[in-house]
Amino acid sequence: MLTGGGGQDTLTGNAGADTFVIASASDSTSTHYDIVTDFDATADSFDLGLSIGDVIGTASGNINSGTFDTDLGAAINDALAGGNAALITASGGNLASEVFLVVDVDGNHQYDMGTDFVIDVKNYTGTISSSNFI
Ligand SMILES: [Ca+2]
Ligand SMILES: [Ca+2]
Ligand SMILES: [Ca+2]
Repeated sequence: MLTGGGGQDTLTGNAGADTFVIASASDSTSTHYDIVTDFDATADSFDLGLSIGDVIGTASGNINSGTFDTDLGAAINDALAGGNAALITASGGNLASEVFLVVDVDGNHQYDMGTDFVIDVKNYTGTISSSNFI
C-alpha cells in the first residue's frame, strides 16, 4: 500500500499488485496533484475512499502549469458529463504528454480544484476502468 499525504507526492509501486491510497481530494488536486509513476491497470488499484461509476471518459487538450485549473476544466468537462472519472492526455502546453486522472467527487460533471481528485498517471499501462478503484 502506498499512501499520499498533503502536498504533491510521487508514488511508485512495485512489480506486483499495489494499492495507491489517497484519502482526500485535497491531498491530490490542482497543481499539487500526486504523481503515480507506474500504475498497471491489470494489477494495481486506487483507494480514493469513494466508488467510481462505469464510464471513464477520455479527453485531450493543452495543459500548462501556470493555468492548470482553467486548462484542465476546459479540456475535461465534456468527458466528465458521461461519468465521475475521466482521463485527459495533455496534447500541448508545458505539461504535454502527461496523463491526468480526474475524479469528480462532487458529481457536478465539472472539474473543481480542491474538491476533485487529479492524479498524474505517468506511464500507466493497461486500461484504467472502474474495476481499478476499491
Ligand atoms: Ca504494481
Ligand atoms: Ca498529495
Ligand atoms: Ca466536480
